[in-house]
Amino acid sequence: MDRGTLRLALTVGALVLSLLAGFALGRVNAGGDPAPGPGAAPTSGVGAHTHPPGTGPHEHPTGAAAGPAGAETGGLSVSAGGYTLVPAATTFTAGRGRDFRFQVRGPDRRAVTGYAVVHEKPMHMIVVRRDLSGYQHLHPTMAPDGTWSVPLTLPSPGVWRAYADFSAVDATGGQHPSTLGVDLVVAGSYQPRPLPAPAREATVGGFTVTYEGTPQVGTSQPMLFRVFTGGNPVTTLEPYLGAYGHLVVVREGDLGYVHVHPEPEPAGGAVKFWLAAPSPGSYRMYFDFQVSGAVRTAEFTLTMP
Ligand SMILES: [Cu+2]
Repeated sequence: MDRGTLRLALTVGALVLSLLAGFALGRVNAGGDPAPGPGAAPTSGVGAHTHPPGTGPHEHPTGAAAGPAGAETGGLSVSAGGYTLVPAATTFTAGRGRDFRFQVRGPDRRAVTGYAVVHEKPMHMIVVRRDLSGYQHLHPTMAPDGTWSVPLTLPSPGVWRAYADFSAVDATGGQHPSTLGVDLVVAGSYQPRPLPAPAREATVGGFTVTYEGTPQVGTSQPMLFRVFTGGNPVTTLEPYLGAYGHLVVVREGDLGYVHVHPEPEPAGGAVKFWLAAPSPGSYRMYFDFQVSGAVRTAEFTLTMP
């Protein structure tokens, strides 16, 4: 048999095998595919409804699935929606700062280099220990190859959660808001701190911060934050990252993450957010605000029955 004949025989053999494999796959699909038919559509339960054929997923004005801002948590996974957080190293020494480096890989598995600027920054990074202490809000910088870095000091032993909060821009200009999370580890004797009791008042750096409003599970409610010093309302709150405050809410137990922004202008001296609790449970709320050029964070525990 000469080389040409051999090649032809191999090609024909491969083709036959492909056809047989395709036939087998077709059989499997035909027999085992639980394709949703009219009988499979949900007919009961909160939010159950059918979509006309061909309309695909869509946003709902209300409801728990895709509804009000803050109704869903992020940051529970290193990979979601086709985007994956890839840290260079996740081990730190207590109290010793170094650069934390990472990339976000896109659906094509390459490092993402296109990001939308959201609240003045293309990347927001929140770091908190898993007992919800030690909150930090950082802004990494990106090298041209898509590698982000930020100086980071983890002051105490334990497991810390780092959240990358960003909106990737794809080749067609589409934006993909994402929050991905990864654990960082500091060896040593870990002394977990109990979650402080729920309170509507917190002090930080000589300021007293209060909030009014009670979030409901699945329904946005107004939350009004006020800042006082020496018993007087502070009237000189400054915009920080394009807003008069930022509110990060982290759930105890799994560290599910919610980040909300306020209405553009203070209402009667209060910074007003709309917040829906993702579920019953306890949360730590971190309210970032700026006075005289300095950013401070007031922290509150919130328990949802
Ligand atoms: Cu930020």
